[in-house]
Amino acid sequence: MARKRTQGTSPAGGRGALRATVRAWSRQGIALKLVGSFLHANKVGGFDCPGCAFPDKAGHPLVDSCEQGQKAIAWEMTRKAVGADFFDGRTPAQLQAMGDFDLEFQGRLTTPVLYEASVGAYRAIGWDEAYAIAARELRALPPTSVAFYASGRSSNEAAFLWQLAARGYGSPNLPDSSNFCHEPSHYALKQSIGVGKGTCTLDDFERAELFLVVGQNPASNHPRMMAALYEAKQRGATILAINPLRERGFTHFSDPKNLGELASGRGIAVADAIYQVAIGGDFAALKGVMKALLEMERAAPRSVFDHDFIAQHTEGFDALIADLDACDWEVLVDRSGLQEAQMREIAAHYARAKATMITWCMGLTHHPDAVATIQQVVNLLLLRGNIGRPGTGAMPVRGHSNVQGDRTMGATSQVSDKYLDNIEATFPGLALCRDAGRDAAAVVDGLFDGSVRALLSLGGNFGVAAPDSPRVLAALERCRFTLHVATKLNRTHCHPGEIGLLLPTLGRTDRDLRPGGEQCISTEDSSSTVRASRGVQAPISELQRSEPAIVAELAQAIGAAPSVPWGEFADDYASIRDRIERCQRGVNVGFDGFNERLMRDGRFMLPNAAAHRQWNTANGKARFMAHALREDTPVRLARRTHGDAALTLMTMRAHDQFNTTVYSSDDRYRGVEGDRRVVFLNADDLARRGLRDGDRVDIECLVDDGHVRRVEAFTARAWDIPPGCCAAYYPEASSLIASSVYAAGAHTPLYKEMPVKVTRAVARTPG
Ligand SMILES: Nc1nc2c(c(=O)[nH]1)N[C@H]1C(S)=C(S)[C@@H](COP(=O)(O)OP(=O)(O)OC[C@H]3O[C@@H](n4cnc5c(=O)[nH]c(N)nc54)[C@H](O)[C@@H]3O)O[C@H]1N2
Ligand SMILES: Nc1nc2c(c(=O)[nH]1)N[C@H]1C(S)=C(S)[C@@H](COP(=O)(O)OP(=O)(O)OC[C@H]3O[C@@H](n4cnc5c(=O)[nH]c(N)nc54)[C@H](O)[C@@H]3O)O[C@H]1N2
Ligand SMILES: [Mo]
Repeated sequence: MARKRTQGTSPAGGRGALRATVRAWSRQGIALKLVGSFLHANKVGGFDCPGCAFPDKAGHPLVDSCEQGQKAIAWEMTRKAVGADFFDGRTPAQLQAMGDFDLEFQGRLTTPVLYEASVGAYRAIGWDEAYAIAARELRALPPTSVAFYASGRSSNEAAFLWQLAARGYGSPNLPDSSNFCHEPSHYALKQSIGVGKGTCTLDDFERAELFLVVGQNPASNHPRMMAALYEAKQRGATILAINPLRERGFTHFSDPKNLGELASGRGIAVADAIYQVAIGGDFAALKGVMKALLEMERAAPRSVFDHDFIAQHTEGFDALIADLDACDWEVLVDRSGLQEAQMREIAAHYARAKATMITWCMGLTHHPDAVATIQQVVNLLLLRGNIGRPGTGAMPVRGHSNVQGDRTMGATSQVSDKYLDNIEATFPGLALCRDAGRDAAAVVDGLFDGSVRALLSLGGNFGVAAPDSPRVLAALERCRFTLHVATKLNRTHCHPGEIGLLLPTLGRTDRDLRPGGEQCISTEDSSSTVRASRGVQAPISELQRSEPAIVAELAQAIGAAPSVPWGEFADDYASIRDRIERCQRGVNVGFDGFNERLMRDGRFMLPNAAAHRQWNTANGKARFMAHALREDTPVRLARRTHGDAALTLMTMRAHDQFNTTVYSSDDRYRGVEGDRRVVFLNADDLARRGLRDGDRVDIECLVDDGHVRRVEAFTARAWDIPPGCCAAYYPEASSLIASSVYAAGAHTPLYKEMPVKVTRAVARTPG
């Protein structure tokens, strides 16, 4: 039961964050005096926080006072273990009956286990037997029916080996968690400015005058960014949030390091204003802001646009202006959910600021028009030359701690021919499959139609993270073979194929001793900084193996790419970095002297061409991309059929979770306690349905593709959210997300723009 109904006033961060941190560690049975020494050890050569991908400051203690980073670390460093006795004889049905929290809370996986449909239960096995079974299964399947999924938690070294193993085996199918996440950002930026990554560094945070924070909840998901915004605010920068929700971190934030604020228990409003767009309204809102700028520029020529920059560096300006002229304010107001005056106000702030950064996250990417919307972000920046100067730039704030690095390493279905050429040149005799591989969306389709017969995953929780999660989980059981390399048990593991392997791995925080000595791995954050990461805690079990070792041993067992020195790779990761350096030549610049620089400095930055105003596009210019508003999005189609009964649903994260890992049933920042099955609606929308705050409701997806998607008995909450919109938590509401509709161009699921109907719960007899 969701007890608390107020949005509350205690600040984000502050004392609550300190209390939560202490609780996180003690719940995992880790003595607090040890914690201090771990975090201290992180100053030099420690581990990269397995939390988010926001950059950290060189020389600062790792994760500073970041509550969320500490939760992620404590969750991994737990001394609780899942051993052979836990599994032996357990059926998938018994495991499925456990809650998501209970599955992960059992502790770290410590032994390889095998499921065979003919036996019907899991049992512990040895590593050699596990590899032999994997080899037998993979050799019997056509490689193109096998998919290799990577979540963004691993390391550059493991990700490089993962894609090498897949490609060496003959499968081009490398779906990755990025397909569910920042894929549209990558796609949009690549087209617009020639690099698919953000252009900002932490230095820019220290120099920007204006920040537009769009579709992002940094207090919960990137608290280190919150600290950077807080500091910017203290030095007089303006911070504007564009978000359907008035997220707590924007309205009240207290830096846990600020003792005065800590003592008073009060926070400051970090955002100068919050513009509550309708869900999916950003595209129109950004157009409105640009239209207002255009009008200002016409009223006072050369006062707003940076014409020199536009002339020298860009193309497509005239088409953009024509597009803005063709837009009608009434339509922009209707589609954005903002008033004209609000869009003009944002424009006025933007025209005044000498240096502007725009950051965004899933509030922009999980939408049908994600690519077009992100390209409006770039258009807006280009109009005033806000890329490639200090304090400016485009910053997609990445999700997982190494999701950007996984991509750089090619653990994804689309890589350049040059990269494949380099791999073939580095490992003689290797002939790689050049077919376009399946991304996550295509893997989901392949699971449904039976063309994907095996899923291997390096971390993650594919069956829960994917759209149409219940159907994906059921389809995984119909696979011939599933294999998961994981730190902890999760729901996807409870749905093995006919043959299923679960392999326990070391995590970022674990010391990694190999025959070549104690190993370090590397990661890449949202600012393209590559850093070394070394574990600090002795592994909880001698049976766990590192990700690079598991992938290398697996590849060797299946006979993938015999010219690859898998054994050498497993023993000493410096030899992997050596080959990464070779394979990256002419692909991603900046890896020269990889090992040497990593060992000497602990970190280095990959150069970002766009940040230096070099545009790696077809004609060497940054491109303004004009797009029309779309009429055929699933929500607009549903409104045509269902009228106002159709609401737009976003699925979002609570403060106490990391993606599918849910730490508790509370969301401290939204005043939710004890029950995550809630749906937040505008009070008028509730009233119109004859509902009141606290009522039980059922929610049904209105995508008309022949499948019924429903969740039942959620608690409705009256909330400050634009009319026509509603919000629920991921993954509780994930079964409402249709896999038949995607973001145009990027194939990202519409996790934040599903048409739904909310009705009073039908009373059912229990049982
Ligand atoms: N502690 C913690 N840290 C995390 C994660 C975690 O789960 N827990 N997950 C990691 C990962 S993989 C990712 S991708 C990131 C996710 O970080 P976020 O993107 O911040 O996470 P979500 O909760 O999905 O948040 C979406 C935000 O977008 C807003 N939003 C929804 N729809 C729209 C829209 O149409 N327009 C606008 N302008 N805003 C909208 C929501 O109100 C919400 O504030 O965080 C990473 N860091
Ligand atoms: N409805 C809805 N669905 C969504 C989203 C949403 O907003 N709404 N967000 C999407 C987004 S942005 C993302 S990125 C995806 C995330 O999708 P995934 O990346 O697939 O999911 P995670 O929850 O991050 O994976 C957690 C699991 O990873 C394993 N793990 C943790 N650390 C390690 C490690 O170091 N090594 C290995 N091998 N395994 C490890 C553990 O077993 C843990 O249970 O979900 C997507 N799904
Ligand atoms: Mo993500």
